[in-house]
Amino acid sequence: MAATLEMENGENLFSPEEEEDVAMSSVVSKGHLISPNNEEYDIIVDMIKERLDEGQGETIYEVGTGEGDAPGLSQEDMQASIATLKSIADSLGLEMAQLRERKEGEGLVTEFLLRRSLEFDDFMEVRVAVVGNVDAGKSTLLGVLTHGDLDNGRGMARQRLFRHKHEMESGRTSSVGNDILGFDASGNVVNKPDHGNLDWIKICEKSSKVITFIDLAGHEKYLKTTVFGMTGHAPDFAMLMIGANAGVIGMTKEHLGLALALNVPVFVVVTKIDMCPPNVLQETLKMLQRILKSPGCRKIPVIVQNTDDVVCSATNFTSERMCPIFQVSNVSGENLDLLKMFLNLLSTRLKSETTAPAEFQIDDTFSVPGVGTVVSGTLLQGTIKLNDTLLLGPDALGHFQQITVKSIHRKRMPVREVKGGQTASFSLKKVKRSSIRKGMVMVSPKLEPKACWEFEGEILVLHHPTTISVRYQAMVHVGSVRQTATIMNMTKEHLRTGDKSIVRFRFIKNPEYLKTDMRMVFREGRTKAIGNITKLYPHVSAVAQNTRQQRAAKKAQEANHQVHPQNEPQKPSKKRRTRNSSKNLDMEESKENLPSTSSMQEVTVQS
Ligand SMILES: Nc1nc2c(ncn2[C@@H]2O[C@H](COP(=O)(O)OP(=O)(O)OP(=O)(O)O)[C@@H](O)[C@H]2O)c(=O)[nH]1
Ligand SMILES: [Mg+2]
Repeated sequence: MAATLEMENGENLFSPEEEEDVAMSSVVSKGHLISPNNEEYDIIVDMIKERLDEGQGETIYEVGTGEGDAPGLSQEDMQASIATLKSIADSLGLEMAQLRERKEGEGLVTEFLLRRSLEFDDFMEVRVAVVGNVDAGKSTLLGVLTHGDLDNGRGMARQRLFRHKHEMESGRTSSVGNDILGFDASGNVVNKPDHGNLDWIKICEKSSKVITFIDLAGHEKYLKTTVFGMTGHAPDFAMLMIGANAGVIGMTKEHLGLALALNVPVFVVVTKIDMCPPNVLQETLKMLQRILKSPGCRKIPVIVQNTDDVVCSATNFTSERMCPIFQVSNVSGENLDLLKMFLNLLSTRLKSETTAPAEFQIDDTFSVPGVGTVVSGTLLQGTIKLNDTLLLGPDALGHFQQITVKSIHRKRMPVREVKGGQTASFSLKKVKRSSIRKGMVMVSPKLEPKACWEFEGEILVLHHPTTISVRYQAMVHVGSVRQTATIMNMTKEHLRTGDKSIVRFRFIKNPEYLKTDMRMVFREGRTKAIGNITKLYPHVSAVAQNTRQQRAAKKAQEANHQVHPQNEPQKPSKKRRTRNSSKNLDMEESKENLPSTSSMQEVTVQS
């Protein structure tokens, strides 16, 4: 049976970061909005402004509750309060949309979404990675949500999302796809397909919030790409999809475990409820809830049935262990409005650190005719403006090259700058596409970036059939870096399932730009180990290392620990190369389309 993702072992590795609970209840009295004096009015305005800053331009305001008061206002007082709130919203340039009204005590409580109307080229960006087993309906749901037409149950809606001919033919997603869903300041969907095509620029111009879906592959043979989508595309949330008939099968648990390991909050969408007998659906939901509550997940599943549940789960989603579960049909459209409402209320988790030195991680490269080389990725921090000079690298020698930003696109829209937390593409002059790898970065020269051949990570082994020892090789995923690495040494002699250790890794092909505290996944086939980067061994240039003293130290080090010099790429021994070549080393390039050779059992969570 499945190995458990034991919480007892990895408490600090796994427990979701305690985030500050953004209290949605009012800090003022419930009657303040009815006919506030100047002082009370100012207090409320200041409080709303503060919450807007915290919520990156939006907040949910509850009318009818207050500190120390019994909740509920009479109809008349509610009307007066709403009028005051509307005038505040107008004065602050906010749109105000009612989310729900409920009876409490003697009276009414109403919740409103207050959202800043933004400049036409500015919008909040929320990234949602879409995971789940083959045929769960991932691409179909995205097609339906973004294009507004329902599916026919035979693969019609997903057609628009495929990027490759073989995907069209097989119906299987194999790459990292992207689609966007825009919401205006009032929370209405702005996507309006024109002859089946979406104009991203128009969507962004009209949107206050844009959800970017990262459509990932369900099939195990594309797992490497799916893991890359989860680590390299910096998703705010993961949407785990499950076919109601099929239930929790195949890669479902693997994908759930991956999201948990990376601390990405998960919500679940059960699809195909139109074609599923009620008893089977109940069985699927029961199984799902059991898994979510298990010690490996420690989530609180909430079945979302109405708008009340949506507001509750959306507002408590990131701060609590809550895991909302939606049940939808892409064919009949049932409950899709609840899912859309939920998506509209999600906020980005990546706080935009706009004043820090820029740091952009590259997740894809393109050659665009007439434009040249284009790189796309996520700006993790800082601001990048047109004509900024940045350092691109590291190359195979660990060097960074100076480049100038000649054009910037956000969601296919030309812009003058991008800020931390946003995805963007840049066209680069006089840089060959072949010289850029996924996993490279473009950073501010202020960071004085250094590449590392070696780094140390505190890892926990989720599952391994035997033991992991020194010299073991597997694929490391950190941010958009993915490369095979060798274990050089570790604090234990052997590692088994459930073991924790400090491990020193060495990349086999290229030095990489890393930072401490980044989450890492170490896997061969299915997930093996996860953890945090704790220490970096920056690459030292060959010249600087060539003193007699350093050569002697290097020799001694090699003799004692068999650790390879840091300024040269290490090749595995010939014997090892032959033994492992088909299995480990070249997974990066050549194994993309082949099924994993390892016959690993289910990892991650216990059913
Ligand atoms: N009846 C019904 N069929 C659905 C529904 N959602 C998806 N389908 C069908 O299920 C099949 C698989 O859907 P996909 O969207 O390709 O599944 P996927 O999860 O993207 O699969 P991979 O990309 O291979 O991982 C298609 O034929 C869809 O038409 C639904 O809600 N009801
Ligand atoms: Mg798909």
